[in-house]
Amino acid sequence: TQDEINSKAKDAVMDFDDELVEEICEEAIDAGLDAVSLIQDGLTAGMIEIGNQFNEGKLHLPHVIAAAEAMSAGVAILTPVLEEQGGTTESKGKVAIGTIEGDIHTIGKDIVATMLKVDGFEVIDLGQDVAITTFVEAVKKHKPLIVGSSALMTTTMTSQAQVEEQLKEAGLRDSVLTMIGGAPVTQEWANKIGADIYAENATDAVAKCRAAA
Ligand code: HCB
Repeated sequence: TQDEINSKAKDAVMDFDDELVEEICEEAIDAGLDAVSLIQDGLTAGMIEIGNQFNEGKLHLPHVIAAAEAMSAGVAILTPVLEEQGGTTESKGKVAIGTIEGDIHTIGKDIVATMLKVDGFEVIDLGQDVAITTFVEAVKKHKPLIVGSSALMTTTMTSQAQVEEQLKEAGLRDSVLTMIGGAPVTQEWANKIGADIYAENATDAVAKCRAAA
């Protein structure tokens, strides 16, 4: 069942077992199970647990890297399936998205980007460690409906406020909706800095971008 496979995937990420993660993802595809649930409730659940154990000092950075690699191996197998499910509908609009300055955490941003693509958005992926000015330039150049930033650290989420400020200074703030996300980011933070959309996870991001389109 979905729950069983999600739980196996979670364990395999926590065991840093790339090959087993790949096998489990293939098994899930063959069984016609939900790839989105497998990413969010399986692979991501494992990654979060690894983060907690790292925080508690039970694991070290190489463990986090190994788990991230296992997670990415699974996402790589599931992405084509998601893309197939998406089909080729008319574009719902453009979303420019990147991981904020000083931050190289890309897994969550990549999942959001993939799921938005699958849902019919045209995604402009700005990458990782993206300068605030690059977000502003992307809005100028691509005129997206939404500009999204991802921040995984309390030290980098503050830069999301800079995106708001610099868009205002460039006279572009009213031309675009801003979206923020990442583990330490909350609705309260979005309210505080004046971001239009806070998304807790990729499903939430898709639902909120859809509602805005
Ligand atoms: Co990293 N790291 N890390 N890390 N890392 C965190 C984030 C800590 C919380 C771990 C901890 O201490 N408990 C911590 C940050 C502490 C803080 O807040 N200050 C931390 C640290 C400190 C660091 C380094 C500084 C470690 C060091 O070098 N000493 C370093 C950072 C370097 C830098 O960025 N300049 C570092 C490095 C790494 C890697 C490279 C080993 C690896 C990243 C690999 C990669 O991304 N390619 C990594 C990882 C994997 C993590 C944890 C364990 C998991 C992050 C993750 O991928 N989660 C993380 C612990 C945690 O988050 N609890 C830990 C899974 C994804 C699917 O979830 O939350 O990213 P997500 O995304 C969701 C959601 O937030 C939302 O949708 C996504 C999908 O559902 N979303 C958006 C995300 N972005 C969005 C944008 C939008 O617009 C909308 C929605």
